[in-house]
Amino acid sequence: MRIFLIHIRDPQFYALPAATRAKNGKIRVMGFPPIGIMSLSAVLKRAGHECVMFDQANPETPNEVIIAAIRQQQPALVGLSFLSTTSYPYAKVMARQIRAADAQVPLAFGGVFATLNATLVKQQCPEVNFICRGDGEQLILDLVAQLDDPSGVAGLTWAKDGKAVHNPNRPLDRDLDQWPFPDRESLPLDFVESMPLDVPAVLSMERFTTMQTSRGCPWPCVFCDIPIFNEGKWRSRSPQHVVSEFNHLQQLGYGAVYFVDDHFLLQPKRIEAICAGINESGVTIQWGCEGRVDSTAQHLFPAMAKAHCRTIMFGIESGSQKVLDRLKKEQTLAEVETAVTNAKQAGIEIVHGFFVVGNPDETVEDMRATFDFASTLQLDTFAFNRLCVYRGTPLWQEYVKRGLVSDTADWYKYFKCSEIDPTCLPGEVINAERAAGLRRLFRYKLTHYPLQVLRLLRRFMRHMPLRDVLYLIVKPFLGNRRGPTTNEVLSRAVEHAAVKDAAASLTQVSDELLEHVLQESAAERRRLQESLATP
Ligand code: B12
Ligand code: SF4
Repeated sequence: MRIFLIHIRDPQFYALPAATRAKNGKIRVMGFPPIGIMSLSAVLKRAGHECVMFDQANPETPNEVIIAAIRQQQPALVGLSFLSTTSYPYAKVMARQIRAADAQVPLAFGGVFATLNATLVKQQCPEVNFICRGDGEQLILDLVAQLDDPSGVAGLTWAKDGKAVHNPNRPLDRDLDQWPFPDRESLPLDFVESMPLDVPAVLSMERFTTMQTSRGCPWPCVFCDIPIFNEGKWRSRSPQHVVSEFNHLQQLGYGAVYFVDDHFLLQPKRIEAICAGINESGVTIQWGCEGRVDSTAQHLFPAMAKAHCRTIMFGIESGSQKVLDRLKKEQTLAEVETAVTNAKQAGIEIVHGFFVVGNPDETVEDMRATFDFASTLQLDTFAFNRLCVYRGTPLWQEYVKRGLVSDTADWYKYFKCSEIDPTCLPGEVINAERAAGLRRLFRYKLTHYPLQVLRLLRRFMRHMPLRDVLYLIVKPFLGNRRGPTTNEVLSRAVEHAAVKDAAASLTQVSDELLEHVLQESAAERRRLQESLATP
């Protein structure tokens, strides 16, 4: 059978480098490759199906082109894959456009948001035939085999005689080694890592891809839906399987890999075996990962560094123990300090801290403590995002109980907590404290860790003009006299708070307005591309 798979993107989360073609002729995209559909494509092809992938990041395949291909090639199924609440509106628009052009083609949604809101999504999008919940590998094989009567396909939400049917959940797949490596070579795109400072996964302009070596996380952080998506379980691939994928990627010419695992640092023995395997097989790919600060694998940080792990990112969240406890992060400030110090002492080049501000019950003093704490840590890079809430997280459930959100009217929305929770500081106070905190932090870093700062700057300067690097340093001190650097414009996708704000509000607008915004954003992107292409 012929299957189409489309990766739906928020336009804010990728950018095209100005010189768009890689040496191999592919279009270069700054961003993460669509590993979800790439995984499914490999599974379908191995089973003998034909699979055609589309990524909305590809400027040569706008929605009209994809729709024309659907009409011409008549696939047996079109799967739309999207990750988050913020990309749901775009998936909705795409599904409606496809349905308007082709009344027959079966449409399927999959991904975290669709999984956690399956029945509601099915009701709101009657034009989508199937909502696929959880892991997609076996599910998509079962679905294409039973398209006419999917009543036996576990993990599927669909409609029969006008009524939503929620088939039983699929048992969690523990044998992840059974699946082929993702199909990374079939899209006409080459990915380089996203440049912005808040997600410097490996920070290189090498041919970049992602890998998933484990799934899930069993912790209870109130703002996160990963435990629910994975039924509170953590599953992993064997070290041998991971190492052989590394070898495969090295042969294909990849130079940088980021693990999209929710908690890579969970199982020391597995990490040890992966690192040993990388060294033994002569793999030189640089890689990065995320994990918790209470990981018991910290004695392996030196082995990871030796196996070319260049970046470790920790979810630090706050410098106030009270706030950490409120978020049910189950970690202490002492654990944060130890983990960051251990990683730096082990020679990990970039240690990144994710922080959240605008938390429930957070005071101005708590926020200041967060920036002061961040200053004293040996972090190389950091991000301070506003805490948001969406359905599927424990915080959402709490807000439903407190009457702050409606599970029926708001389920597809994405709110900054401070907009709806009176126990949060007001937005203006949070922004002002964040700006002041960042200024203090940069000043502290420059005076106390000048070598670390210089080393990092040198790294940035390999990819950015000196003028832009200097501007990034002085920017927090400029107050309102801001303007984006060339690279910031290019990577506004992930970096710009204003664009993130727009992402949050975009989940709350009408479909008509959304279509208008989409057109505007496409025009803006074209304009940017043209202006960046001209020297
Ligand atoms: C990597 C990542 C990113 C990257 C890259 C995103 C990209 N476009 O590729 C970056 C850093 C840019 C990012 C940004 C954001 N992210 Co993010 N991200 C992730 C992360 C860590 C991994 C995703 C991944 O690659 N998974 C691996 C692949 C293999 O899995 P998958 O895509 O889910 O696909 C599998 C199944 O879902 C299924 N499937 C998927 N599609 C389909 C389709 C069909 C037809 C079928 C049958 C099956 C199927 O089959 C696949 C194989 O099993 C997840 C956490 C997670 N574990 O999912 C968060 C996560 C998806 N992100 C999240 C959020 C909130 C965001 C942001 C909004 C953050 C922000 N405020 O800025 C933005 C929005 C970005 C966007 N919408 O594209 C949330 C989403 C929660 C929600 N309900 O909204 C998650 C779950 C993390 C979390 N708990 O907070 N993200
Ligand atoms: S530790 Fe990370 S992945 Fe696990 S529940 Fe908390 S935020 Fe989510």
